[in-house]
Amino acid sequence: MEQTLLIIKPDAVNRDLIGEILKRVEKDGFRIEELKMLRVTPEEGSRFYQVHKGKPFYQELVDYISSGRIVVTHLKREKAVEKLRELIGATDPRKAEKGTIRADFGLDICHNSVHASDSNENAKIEIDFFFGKKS
Ligand code: 3AN
Repeated sequence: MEQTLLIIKPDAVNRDLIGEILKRVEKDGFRIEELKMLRVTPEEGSRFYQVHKGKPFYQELVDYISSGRIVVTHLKREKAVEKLRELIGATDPRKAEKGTIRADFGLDICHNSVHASDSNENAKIEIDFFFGKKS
């Protein structure tokens, strides 16, 4: 079974969308393996998003992810990475397919409600980042 990481970002937490988003995730066949609510420091946020360092939106992204509470979930499912990317939709909510989480709830390309790992390799790194290394 594959694994992936979903983050419910501050804009969605602040609009009371945690339950709605997790319902869609569970209905799509994902098993929630681990879950927690937390707030990352700007330093932790910059480490999490270090792959984007140098991009024009990097500072905005770090400021945003550390601006409020987030919900981090470790998920399992067949083809988890691919299936979760489908369920959340394109990065820009205006371009995301109808019925996806970002199309329905995202506000703009930065405040796009959720993050999902984009590869198996990054899923492992991101799960380790939030939940600690598993042997
Ligand atoms: P995704 O989250 O769909 O994998 P990435 O990896 O290209 O998208 O970008 C990471 C995050 O950076 C996005 N979730 C989004 O919040 C933010 N982002 C991407 N492009 C922009 C942009 N042009 N302006 C502001 N924020 C952006």
